[in-house]
Amino acid sequence: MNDAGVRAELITRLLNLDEEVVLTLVKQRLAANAEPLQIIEDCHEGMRQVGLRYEQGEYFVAGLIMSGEIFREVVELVQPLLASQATAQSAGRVLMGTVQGDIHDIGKNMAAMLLECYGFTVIDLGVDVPPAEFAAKAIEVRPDVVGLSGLITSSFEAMKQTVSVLRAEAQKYQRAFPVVIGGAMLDEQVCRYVGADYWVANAMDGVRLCQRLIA
Ligand code: B12
Repeated sequence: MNDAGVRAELITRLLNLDEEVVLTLVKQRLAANAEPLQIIEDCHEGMRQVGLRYEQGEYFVAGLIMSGEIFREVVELVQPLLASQATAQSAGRVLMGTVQGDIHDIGKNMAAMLLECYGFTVIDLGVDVPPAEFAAKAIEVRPDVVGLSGLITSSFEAMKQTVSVLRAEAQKYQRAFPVVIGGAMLDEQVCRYVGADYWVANAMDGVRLCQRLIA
């Protein structure tokens, strides 16, 4: 099978929630020295397609849970390789979390892991984080960048509130925290609506953006 075929097979197997086959394919690609980020990207596409099946009523929440579990296992396999490519010196501090009302954390964890691989110190507040908690932690740890994650439409409102509270606190303490939002449903319009400085749709763009902001 050629490279495109191997990639398509992984995407389809994830879409079909074939856990064992997905893990075998990932192991085979790792053994063949495939680019670990490419494997993650393919699984990301599989997850996007699982989401579409859910939207079309073909999958239920159990399908979402299963896909999340498979993705977590894939990350477990790929992580040691990414970690071995990690930079030693600290590139800056990023405060992250999934906003209030949203419990999706696979993408946030992925972004945090990649940032750490590229030398950033990540302070992760977890999921369902209230705006005041983001603000209090930002004042305490003085991050170079604040990253908010949100996957569901209703998280836009929580992002907006979080940005607003962060801005108010930053002004009080004469600080500035560039705010980056991340998640599959985001675009420029959402970014403007919530008042964030930047938005990204994948973790690697987040790493490059943080590098630019800190440089
Ligand atoms: C797995 C999954 C779940 C799992 C989550 C498990 C977990 N621990 O995270 C579970 C089953 C819990 C779940 C629950 C729900 N889900 Co869900 N879920 C998904 C699914 C299939 C995949 C998400 C995922 O993990 N993708 C893989 C990761 C790697 O991608 P990612 O999150 O986009 O992250 C990447 C980038 O966005 C970026 N990134 C993300 N955050 C950040 C932050 C920063 C700072 C940076 C730099 C980058 C960054 O980096 C990542 C890597 O590149 C999506 C489908 C989709 N299209 O995304 C639906 C989806 C997000 N879910 C959806 C829904 C509706 C729900 C539920 C409401 C279902 C229900 N009826 O209960 C609940 C919501 C519960 C809540 N309050 O949060 C909808 C949202 C639709 C909408 N318009 O709001 C989606 C889009 C499915 C769909 N198409 O309908 N879900």
